[in-house]
Amino acid sequence: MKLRQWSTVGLVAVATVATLNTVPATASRPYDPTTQSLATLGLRHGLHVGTAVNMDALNDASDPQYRRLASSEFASVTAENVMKWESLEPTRGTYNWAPADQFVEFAKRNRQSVRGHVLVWHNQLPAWLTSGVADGSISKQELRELLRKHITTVVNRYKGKIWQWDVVNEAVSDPWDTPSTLHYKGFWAQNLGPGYIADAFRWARAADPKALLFYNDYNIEAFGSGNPADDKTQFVYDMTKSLRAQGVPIDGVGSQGHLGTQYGNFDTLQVTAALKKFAGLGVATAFTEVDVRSQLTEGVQAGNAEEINPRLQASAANFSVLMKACLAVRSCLSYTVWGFSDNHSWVPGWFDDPPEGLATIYDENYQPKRAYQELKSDLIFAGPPYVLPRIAPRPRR
Ligand code: 9MR
Repeated sequence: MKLRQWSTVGLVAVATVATLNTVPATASRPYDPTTQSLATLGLRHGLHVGTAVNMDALNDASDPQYRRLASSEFASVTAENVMKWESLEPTRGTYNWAPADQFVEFAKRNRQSVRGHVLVWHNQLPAWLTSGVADGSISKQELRELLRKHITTVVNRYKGKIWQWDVVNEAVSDPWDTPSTLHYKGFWAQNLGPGYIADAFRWARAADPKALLFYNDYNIEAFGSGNPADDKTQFVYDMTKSLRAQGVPIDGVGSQGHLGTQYGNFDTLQVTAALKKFAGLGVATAFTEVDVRSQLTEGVQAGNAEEINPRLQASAANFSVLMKACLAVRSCLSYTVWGFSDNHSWVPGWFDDPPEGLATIYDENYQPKRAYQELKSDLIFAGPPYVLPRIAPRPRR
């Protein structure tokens, strides 16, 4: 009797193990999620974990690890620079498509989705355009037409190959700007007025009926005071709501996710609440440029572990907050890091007083950091009932 009971339990146990092991493991190799890429683990939830790609690094034959990780670890890619206007049309009327074409080809070869970045931004514009406007040789009317032509030409060229386009980037000021009341800032708002935003989405839609069209900005991870005069998230929320109400074809809002461990930042529930509120407008969301930098104190630079450890741990925690929030909201479609290794990160070149760095998920020698492992475990330990497959909106007409 006793023996039979045990053998039944034993049989059930064997059967259970066998079932658990059937998919996707083989008999000789049980399934071990920790050996899977971020891409594979994310796609279990329909979530695309992506990276920005630096084409110089990708083409550097002496740096094969970069290409290996860029192609194997991520399900989606964003061009860090080569799809920006100054790169595409350095001389008026003469397009330099080769690097962007090469980037799109790379993604195709690796079966990666592409986030197109970026159609309209006030930075990295060609000098002929900004100086032409400054000296009056390009009129406001001509500028609007140039923008229409730029969007139409670029979207057309990559039609059918782009999953999400960052149509308009960083259109809103920050509280530290003058005036401090949040407003539409930069070259395009100054020259064309804020109406360029709706125009840009309509022009992009006319050129590609299927791409998801995003507004993209930083410091919109969570709501603040709720007053659009000083709460950038609220400002962008109100803007999105109003664009939707006017029938402008905006499908998503991208939250860049450039964080620093020296700041207060957010907890998972605050970020989840913000994503849910945007979802309430019927738009998709995405984290589009995540990195979490730290100040490189003298101690950090000297290799002092007591100073380095808390930074690496805080960085990992912040990467994880954004990932968990994204997983929790079904309309959060992708989570893109802005470069994956510290040797190819924009941070050290940008923040030098005080110097900052340690912002990515791999160190300078391509060793995964705690941040990488935390992202991985967030993806492994997520599932029903709180984490469900993604739901993408239909591109709006
Ligand atoms: O990472 C990009 C860096 O190589 C460029 O020099 C810089 C120029 O402004 O742009 C960086 O990417 C930015 C992105 O296009 C938009 N959001 C902020 C990113 C970091 O500055």
